[in-house]
Amino acid sequence: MSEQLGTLEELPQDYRDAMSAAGVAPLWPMMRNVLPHGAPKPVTKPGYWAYPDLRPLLLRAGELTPVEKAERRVLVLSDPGRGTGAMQATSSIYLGMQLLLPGETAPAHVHTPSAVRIIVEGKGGFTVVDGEKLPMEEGDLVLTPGGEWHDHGHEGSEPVIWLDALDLPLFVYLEGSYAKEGPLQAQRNRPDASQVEYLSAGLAPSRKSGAASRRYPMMRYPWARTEAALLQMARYGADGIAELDYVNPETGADVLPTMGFTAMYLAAGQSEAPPLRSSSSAFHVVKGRGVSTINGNVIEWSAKDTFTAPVFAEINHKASEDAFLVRIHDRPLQEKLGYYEERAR
Ligand code: 1HN
Repeated sequence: MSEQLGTLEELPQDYRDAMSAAGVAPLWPMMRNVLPHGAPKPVTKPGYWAYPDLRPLLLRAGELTPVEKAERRVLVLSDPGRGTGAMQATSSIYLGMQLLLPGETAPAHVHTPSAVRIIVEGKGGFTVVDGEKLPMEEGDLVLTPGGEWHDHGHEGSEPVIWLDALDLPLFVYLEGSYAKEGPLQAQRNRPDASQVEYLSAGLAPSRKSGAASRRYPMMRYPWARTEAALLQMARYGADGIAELDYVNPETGADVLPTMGFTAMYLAAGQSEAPPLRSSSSAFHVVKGRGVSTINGNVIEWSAKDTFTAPVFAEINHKASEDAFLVRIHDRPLQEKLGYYEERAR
Protein backbone atom coordinates (compact mmCIF):
# COMPACT_ATOMS: atom_id res chain seq x y z
CA MET A 1 0.00 0.00 0.00
CA SER A 2 1.35 3.42 -0.93
CA GLU A 3 1.64 6.19 1.60
CA GLN A 4 0.52 9.78 1.55
CA LEU A 5 1.22 11.30 -1.84
CA GLY A 6 3.12 14.54 -2.36
CA THR A 7 1.21 17.84 -2.44
CA LEU A 8 1.35 20.84 -4.73
CA GLU A 9 2.45 23.09 -1.85
CA GLU A 10 5.62 21.05 -1.38
CA LEU A 11 6.83 22.03 -4.83
CA PRO A 12 8.85 25.24 -5.39
CA GLN A 13 6.80 28.16 -6.71
CA ASP A 14 9.02 28.69 -9.77
CA TYR A 15 8.45 25.04 -10.76
CA ARG A 16 4.69 25.36 -10.30
CA ASP A 17 4.67 28.56 -12.41
CA ALA A 18 6.75 26.88 -15.12
CA MET A 19 4.36 23.90 -15.20
CA SER A 20 1.34 26.19 -15.52
CA ALA A 21 3.03 28.14 -18.32
CA ALA A 22 3.71 24.86 -20.11
CA GLY A 23 0.08 23.74 -19.68
CA VAL A 24 0.84 20.76 -17.46
CA ALA A 25 0.19 19.78 -13.83
CA PRO A 26 1.57 17.03 -11.60
CA LEU A 27 -0.70 14.02 -11.27
CA TRP A 28 0.28 12.92 -7.76
CA PRO A 29 -1.46 15.67 -5.73
CA MET A 30 -4.70 14.91 -7.63
CA MET A 31 -4.37 11.17 -7.98
CA ARG A 32 -6.58 10.20 -5.02
CA ASN A 33 -9.32 12.58 -6.18
CA VAL A 34 -9.85 10.55 -9.33
CA LEU A 35 -8.84 7.15 -7.96
CA PRO A 36 -9.97 6.88 -4.34
CA HIS A 37 -9.13 3.57 -2.68
CA GLY A 38 -11.75 0.83 -2.40
CA ALA A 39 -14.86 2.58 -3.67
CA PRO A 40 -15.85 5.74 -5.56
CA LYS A 41 -16.46 8.97 -3.61
CA PRO A 42 -19.65 10.26 -5.22
CA VAL A 43 -20.42 13.96 -5.55
CA THR A 44 -24.10 13.02 -5.76
CA LYS A 45 -26.15 13.41 -2.57
CA PRO A 46 -29.50 11.74 -1.91
CA GLY A 47 -32.31 13.93 -3.24
CA TYR A 48 -36.02 14.01 -2.45
CA TRP A 49 -38.79 15.81 -4.32
CA ALA A 50 -42.27 15.68 -2.79
CA TYR A 51 -44.90 15.94 -5.49
CA PRO A 52 -47.09 18.37 -3.50
CA ASP A 53 -44.16 20.83 -3.64
CA LEU A 54 -43.52 20.42 -7.37
CA ARG A 55 -47.09 20.40 -8.64
CA PRO A 56 -48.02 24.03 -7.87
CA LEU A 57 -44.68 25.25 -9.23
CA LEU A 58 -45.30 23.37 -12.47
CA LEU A 59 -48.87 24.68 -12.77
CA ARG A 60 -47.53 28.19 -12.23
CA ALA A 61 -45.00 27.60 -15.01
CA GLY A 62 -48.04 26.77 -17.13
CA GLU A 63 -49.41 30.26 -16.44
CA LEU A 64 -46.10 32.10 -16.75
CA THR A 65 -44.52 30.44 -19.76
CA PRO A 66 -46.42 29.37 -22.85
CA VAL A 67 -45.22 26.06 -24.23
CA GLU A 68 -44.02 27.86 -27.37
CA LYS A 69 -41.56 29.76 -25.17
CA ALA A 70 -40.36 26.62 -23.44
CA GLU A 71 -40.39 23.93 -26.11
CA ARG A 72 -40.51 21.54 -23.16
CA ARG A 73 -42.07 22.99 -19.97
CA VAL A 74 -39.94 21.23 -17.40
CA LEU A 75 -38.68 21.79 -13.87
CA VAL A 76 -35.30 20.07 -13.51
CA LEU A 77 -34.66 17.94 -10.39
CA SER A 78 -31.10 18.92 -9.48
CA ASP A 79 -28.77 16.74 -7.44
CA PRO A 80 -28.32 18.44 -4.03
CA GLY A 81 -24.64 17.54 -4.21
CA ARG A 82 -24.24 19.70 -7.31
CA GLY A 83 -26.74 22.44 -6.47
CA THR A 84 -29.92 23.87 -7.96
CA GLY A 85 -29.66 24.21 -11.70
CA ALA A 86 -27.45 21.15 -12.11
CA MET A 87 -28.74 19.26 -15.16
CA GLN A 88 -28.44 15.94 -13.38
CA ALA A 89 -30.11 14.14 -10.50
CA THR A 90 -27.29 11.62 -10.21
CA SER A 91 -23.96 11.19 -12.02
CA SER A 92 -25.64 9.74 -15.10
CA ILE A 93 -29.38 10.37 -14.74
CA TYR A 94 -31.21 13.59 -15.58
CA LEU A 95 -34.72 13.99 -14.12
CA GLY A 96 -37.32 16.62 -14.90
CA MET A 97 -41.02 17.05 -14.25
CA GLN A 98 -42.88 18.14 -17.38
CA LEU A 99 -46.27 19.85 -17.76
CA LEU A 100 -48.46 19.84 -20.85
CA LEU A 101 -51.81 21.63 -20.75
CA PRO A 102 -54.94 20.62 -22.68
CA GLY A 103 -54.63 21.42 -26.37
CA GLU A 104 -50.90 22.12 -26.22
CA THR A 105 -48.27 20.43 -28.33
CA ALA A 106 -44.55 20.16 -27.69
CA PRO A 107 -42.80 20.34 -31.06
CA ALA A 108 -41.11 17.42 -32.76
CA HIS A 109 -37.39 16.97 -32.33
CA VAL A 110 -34.79 14.26 -32.34
CA HIS A 111 -31.66 14.12 -30.20
CA THR A 112 -28.78 11.90 -29.24
CA PRO A 113 -29.75 11.25 -25.58
CA SER A 114 -32.59 8.85 -24.79
CA ALA A 115 -35.61 9.77 -22.69
CA VAL A 116 -38.13 7.76 -20.74
CA ARG A 117 -41.37 9.16 -19.33
CA ILE A 118 -43.23 7.92 -16.29
CA ILE A 119 -46.70 9.44 -16.26
CA VAL A 120 -47.56 11.09 -12.95
CA GLU A 121 -51.00 12.59 -13.46
CA GLY A 122 -53.65 13.42 -16.02
CA LYS A 123 -55.45 11.82 -18.93
CA GLY A 124 -55.31 12.47 -22.65
CA GLY A 125 -51.61 13.14 -23.06
CA PHE A 126 -49.66 11.28 -25.72
CA THR A 127 -46.19 11.10 -27.21
CA VAL A 128 -45.60 10.32 -30.85
CA VAL A 129 -42.36 8.41 -31.45
CA ASP A 130 -41.41 7.67 -35.03
CA GLY A 131 -45.09 7.99 -36.07
CA GLU A 132 -46.38 5.71 -33.30
CA LYS A 133 -48.88 7.38 -30.99
CA LEU A 134 -48.21 6.34 -27.40
CA PRO A 135 -51.03 7.17 -24.96
CA MET A 136 -49.77 8.38 -21.58
CA GLU A 137 -51.74 6.93 -18.70
CA GLU A 138 -50.74 7.18 -15.05
CA GLY A 139 -47.78 4.94 -14.27
CA ASP A 140 -47.07 4.07 -17.92
CA LEU A 141 -43.44 3.93 -18.97
CA VAL A 142 -42.94 5.46 -22.40
CA LEU A 143 -39.62 5.28 -24.27
CA THR A 144 -38.17 7.94 -26.50
CA PRO A 145 -34.90 6.30 -27.57
CA GLY A 146 -32.07 8.49 -28.87
CA GLY A 147 -32.32 9.11 -32.59
CA GLU A 148 -36.12 8.76 -32.73
CA TRP A 149 -38.32 11.75 -33.62
CA HIS A 150 -40.78 12.62 -30.87
CA ASP A 151 -43.43 15.18 -30.05
CA HIS A 152 -46.06 15.43 -27.34
CA GLY A 153 -49.75 16.30 -27.53
CA HIS A 154 -52.74 16.56 -25.22
CA GLU A 155 -56.35 15.69 -26.10
CA GLY A 156 -57.70 15.74 -22.54
CA SER A 157 -59.15 18.43 -20.30
CA GLU A 158 -56.83 18.49 -17.27
CA PRO A 159 -53.09 19.16 -16.96
CA VAL A 160 -50.85 16.22 -17.77
CA ILE A 161 -47.61 15.84 -15.80
CA TRP A 162 -44.88 13.29 -16.28
CA LEU A 163 -41.39 12.55 -15.04
CA ASP A 164 -38.66 12.61 -17.70
CA ALA A 165 -35.56 10.47 -17.15
CA LEU A 166 -32.72 10.96 -19.62
CA ASP A 167 -29.16 9.72 -20.01
CA LEU A 168 -28.34 13.35 -20.80
CA PRO A 169 -25.40 13.80 -18.35
CA LEU A 170 -23.50 11.10 -20.17
CA PHE A 171 -24.07 12.73 -23.54
CA VAL A 172 -23.11 16.15 -22.19
CA TYR A 173 -19.93 14.65 -20.75
CA LEU A 174 -19.12 13.06 -24.11
CA GLU A 175 -19.87 16.39 -25.87
CA GLY A 176 -22.31 14.35 -27.88
CA SER A 177 -25.61 16.02 -26.99
CA TYR A 178 -27.51 17.81 -29.77
CA ALA A 179 -30.97 18.00 -31.31
CA LYS A 180 -32.68 18.65 -34.63
CA GLU A 181 -36.14 20.16 -34.98
CA GLY A 182 -38.85 19.17 -37.42
CA PRO A 183 -42.57 19.34 -38.15
CA LEU A 184 -45.10 17.41 -36.04
CA GLN A 185 -45.21 13.81 -37.19
CA ALA A 186 -47.99 12.08 -39.06
CA GLN A 187 -49.49 9.47 -36.71
CA ARG A 188 -50.14 5.96 -37.90
CA ASN A 189 -53.78 5.12 -37.40
CA ARG A 190 -53.36 2.12 -35.11
CA PRO A 191 -52.71 1.44 -31.42
CA ASP A 192 -49.15 1.28 -30.11
CA ALA A 193 -47.18 -1.99 -30.26
CA SER A 194 -47.99 -2.90 -26.61
CA GLN A 195 -51.62 -3.28 -27.78
CA VAL A 196 -50.86 -5.05 -31.06
CA GLU A 197 -47.68 -7.11 -31.57
CA TYR A 198 -46.71 -7.51 -27.90
CA LEU A 199 -50.06 -7.97 -26.22
CA SER A 200 -48.88 -11.08 -24.41
CA ALA A 201 -45.55 -11.76 -22.68
CA GLY A 202 -43.68 -14.56 -24.44
CA LEU A 203 -45.25 -13.92 -27.84
CA ALA A 204 -43.56 -11.89 -30.59
CA PRO A 205 -44.49 -11.49 -34.24
CA SER A 206 -43.33 -14.36 -36.44
CA ARG A 207 -40.83 -13.18 -39.04
CA LYS A 208 -39.46 -14.43 -42.29
CA SER A 209 -35.95 -15.81 -41.98
CA GLY A 210 -33.42 -12.97 -41.89
CA ALA A 211 -36.00 -10.24 -41.29
CA ALA A 212 -34.86 -7.98 -38.47
CA SER A 213 -37.06 -6.71 -35.61
CA ARG A 214 -37.14 -3.02 -34.81
CA ARG A 215 -34.41 -1.92 -32.45
CA TYR A 216 -37.07 -0.59 -30.07
CA PRO A 217 -40.09 -2.77 -30.85
CA MET A 218 -42.23 -1.70 -27.88
CA MET A 219 -42.09 1.85 -26.59
CA ARG A 220 -44.98 1.90 -24.13
CA TYR A 221 -45.27 -0.30 -21.04
CA PRO A 222 -48.82 0.13 -19.71
CA TRP A 223 -48.91 0.42 -15.92
CA ALA A 224 -52.00 -1.78 -15.50
CA ARG A 225 -50.04 -4.81 -16.75
CA THR A 226 -46.96 -3.99 -14.68
CA GLU A 227 -49.02 -3.72 -11.50
CA ALA A 228 -50.89 -6.97 -12.21
CA ALA A 229 -47.61 -8.78 -12.90
CA LEU A 230 -46.00 -7.50 -9.69
CA LEU A 231 -48.98 -8.52 -7.58
CA GLN A 232 -49.07 -12.00 -9.09
CA MET A 233 -45.33 -12.44 -8.47
CA ALA A 234 -45.71 -11.27 -4.89
CA ARG A 235 -48.67 -13.56 -4.34
CA TYR A 236 -46.58 -16.62 -5.14
CA GLY A 237 -43.40 -15.32 -3.55
CA ALA A 238 -42.63 -15.65 0.12
CA ASP A 239 -41.99 -12.15 1.32
CA GLY A 240 -44.52 -9.70 -0.20
CA ILE A 241 -41.81 -8.24 -2.43
CA ALA A 242 -41.54 -8.40 -6.22
CA GLU A 243 -39.29 -6.76 -8.79
CA LEU A 244 -39.65 -6.80 -12.56
CA ASP A 245 -37.20 -5.33 -15.07
CA TYR A 246 -38.56 -3.54 -18.11
CA VAL A 247 -37.10 -5.39 -21.11
CA ASN A 248 -37.18 -5.36 -24.87
CA PRO A 249 -39.78 -8.06 -25.71
CA GLU A 250 -37.77 -9.26 -28.72
CA THR A 251 -34.37 -9.63 -27.04
CA GLY A 252 -34.99 -9.67 -23.28
CA ALA A 253 -32.31 -6.97 -22.98
CA ASP A 254 -32.76 -3.75 -21.02
CA VAL A 255 -35.09 -1.31 -22.80
CA LEU A 256 -32.27 1.16 -23.49
CA PRO A 257 -28.49 0.76 -23.83
CA THR A 258 -27.78 3.18 -20.98
CA MET A 259 -30.66 3.33 -18.50
CA GLY A 260 -32.54 0.51 -16.81
CA PHE A 261 -36.00 0.49 -15.22
CA THR A 262 -37.19 -1.87 -12.52
CA ALA A 263 -40.73 -1.96 -11.17
CA MET A 264 -40.84 -2.73 -7.44
CA TYR A 265 -43.65 -3.86 -5.18
CA LEU A 266 -43.42 -3.82 -1.39
CA ALA A 267 -46.48 -4.96 0.52
CA ALA A 268 -47.47 -2.87 3.54
CA GLY A 269 -45.14 -3.63 6.45
CA GLN A 270 -42.44 -5.18 4.23
CA SER A 271 -38.89 -3.87 4.17
CA GLU A 272 -35.97 -4.38 1.84
CA ALA A 273 -32.22 -3.80 2.18
CA PRO A 274 -30.69 -4.28 -1.28
CA PRO A 275 -26.97 -4.91 -1.74
CA LEU A 276 -24.72 -1.90 -2.31
CA ARG A 277 -24.79 -1.36 -6.05
CA SER A 278 -22.27 0.46 -8.22
CA SER A 279 -25.20 1.98 -10.12
CA SER A 280 -26.81 5.25 -9.14
CA SER A 281 -30.58 5.26 -8.96
CA ALA A 282 -33.75 7.28 -8.77
CA PHE A 283 -37.00 6.01 -7.29
CA HIS A 284 -40.38 7.21 -8.44
CA VAL A 285 -43.37 6.27 -6.28
CA VAL A 286 -46.28 5.25 -8.48
CA LYS A 287 -48.54 4.32 -5.55
CA GLY A 288 -48.33 3.83 -1.81
CA ARG A 289 -46.40 5.19 1.12
CA GLY A 290 -43.26 4.33 3.03
CA VAL A 291 -39.88 5.33 4.40
CA SER A 292 -36.47 4.87 2.84
CA THR A 293 -33.08 5.52 4.37
CA ILE A 294 -30.38 6.47 1.86
CA ASN A 295 -26.94 6.75 3.45
CA GLY A 296 -28.63 7.70 6.71
CA ASN A 297 -31.00 10.28 5.18
CA VAL A 298 -34.56 9.42 6.14
CA ILE A 299 -37.05 9.99 3.34
CA GLU A 300 -40.77 9.65 4.06
CA TRP A 301 -42.36 9.22 0.67
CA SER A 302 -45.83 8.89 -0.75
CA ALA A 303 -47.42 8.52 -4.19
CA LYS A 304 -45.88 10.59 -7.01
CA ASP A 305 -42.76 11.56 -5.03
CA THR A 306 -39.25 11.00 -6.40
CA PHE A 307 -35.95 10.37 -4.59
CA THR A 308 -32.41 9.47 -5.57
CA ALA A 309 -29.45 7.46 -4.33
CA PRO A 310 -25.77 7.84 -5.26
CA VAL A 311 -23.55 4.94 -6.32
CA PHE A 312 -22.86 2.36 -3.58
CA ALA A 313 -25.52 3.94 -1.35
CA GLU A 314 -26.79 2.08 1.69
CA ILE A 315 -30.48 1.83 0.99
CA ASN A 316 -33.33 0.58 3.19
CA HIS A 317 -36.97 0.70 2.14
CA LYS A 318 -40.01 0.07 4.29
CA ALA A 319 -43.58 0.30 3.03
CA SER A 320 -46.28 1.53 5.40
CA GLU A 321 -48.94 0.97 2.70
CA ASP A 322 -48.78 -1.35 -0.31
CA ALA A 323 -46.21 0.44 -2.46
CA PHE A 324 -45.24 0.42 -6.12
CA LEU A 325 -42.06 2.18 -7.21
CA VAL A 326 -40.06 2.37 -10.39
CA ARG A 327 -36.30 2.31 -9.95
CA ILE A 328 -34.38 4.15 -12.65
CA HIS A 329 -30.72 3.17 -12.78
CA ASP A 330 -27.60 3.02 -14.93
CA ARG A 331 -26.80 -0.69 -14.56
CA PRO A 332 -27.12 -1.31 -18.36
CA LEU A 333 -24.41 1.27 -19.04
CA GLN A 334 -22.15 -0.04 -16.28
CA GLU A 335 -22.53 -3.61 -17.48
CA LYS A 336 -21.49 -2.57 -20.96
CA LEU A 337 -18.46 -0.82 -19.50
CA GLY A 338 -17.70 -4.02 -17.59
CA TYR A 339 -17.77 -2.77 -14.02
CA TYR A 340 -21.30 -3.16 -12.63
CA GLU A 341 -20.95 -4.55 -9.11
CA GLU A 342 -23.09 -5.51 -6.10
CA ARG A 343 -21.58 -5.78 -2.63
CA ALA A 344 -23.17 -7.77 0.16
CA ARG A 345 -23.89 -5.86 3.37
C1 1HN B 1 -36.50 16.41 -24.11
O1 1HN B 1 -36.40 16.14 -25.41
C2 1HN B 1 -37.72 16.27 -23.47
O2 1HN B 1 -38.84 15.51 -25.40
C3 1HN B 1 -37.81 16.53 -22.13
O3 1HN B 1 -39.99 15.85 -23.65
C4 1HN B 1 -36.73 16.93 -21.40
C5 1HN B 1 -34.40 17.54 -21.31
C6 1HN B 1 -33.21 17.73 -21.91
C7 1HN B 1 -33.05 17.46 -23.26
C8 1HN B 1 -34.14 17.01 -24.00
C9 1HN B 1 -38.93 15.85 -24.24
C10 1HN B 1 -35.50 17.11 -22.03
C11 1HN B 1 -35.37 16.84 -23.38
